[in-house]
Amino acid sequence: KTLGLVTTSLALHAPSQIAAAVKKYASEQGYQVLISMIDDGSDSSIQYAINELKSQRVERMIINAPLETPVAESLVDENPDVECLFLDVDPYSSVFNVTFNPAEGARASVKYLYDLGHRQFCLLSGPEDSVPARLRLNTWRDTLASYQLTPLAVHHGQWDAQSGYLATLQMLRETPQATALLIANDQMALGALSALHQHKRKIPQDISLIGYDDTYESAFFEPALTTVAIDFDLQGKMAVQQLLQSAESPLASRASTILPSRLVIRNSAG
Ligand code: IPT
Repeated sequence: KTLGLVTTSLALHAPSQIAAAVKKYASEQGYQVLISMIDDGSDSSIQYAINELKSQRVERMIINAPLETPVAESLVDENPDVECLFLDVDPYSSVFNVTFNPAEGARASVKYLYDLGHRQFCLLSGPEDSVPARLRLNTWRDTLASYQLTPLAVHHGQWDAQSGYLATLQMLRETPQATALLIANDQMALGALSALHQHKRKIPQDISLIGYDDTYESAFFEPALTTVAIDFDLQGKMAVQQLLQSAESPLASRASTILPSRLVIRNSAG
């Protein structure tokens, strides 16, 4: 009994924790997991990964790659012989998915900083073509707008620590008056902390930081990171459960699941 997992680079902390959770809960149900990692985000590389799993007779797969709704829909249409459950699509898309509420945690992080008195915000989003990066960025902007604020600057990183480091150096040069920095994931926040430490900025006295993901390591950053938690273990568990359930009762609807996102307060924002 086998489940497939098509995933973005496992060098990223979030996808690797999701893969670990999928593996754990699949084993508990007596399933093994075959992983196919995509090299780039292109539609053809995702189809290639799906084919790789099909050639090993996998019939049910979890797809953790950021996909625009039309792309996910056409993957479903073009692969009628397999059941696909998506983890990184717009929660309101029509495809079978287990995803996180993209708004509640991001909104709470802006409100938290606003209530502390911050008005000078910089935003460090993810890649410009990434669905979750765009959803988080939109929520930050909309929430700031509801306070009649616009960000001083919007930067885009590539989810990794180095891009967070470089974007923060640029922010320090171009908008040194910023007192609050919202970052779309914790790996980029790690790079941002490094840049701020190097420039002797005190956190949170000089500048406050809020990340996103709450990966295992985030509580051990210096200072411990205030961040938006999304529960990857729960996502892996629900994904396995939903996928196996849909196999047992194919006539039942493939209802999608939206999991919560919430602010976890530690020491990097004040
Ligand atoms: C999302 C992570 O939050 C982000 O850090 C990055 O790893 C991204 O995935 C890669 O696409 S989690 C996703 C299930 C929304």
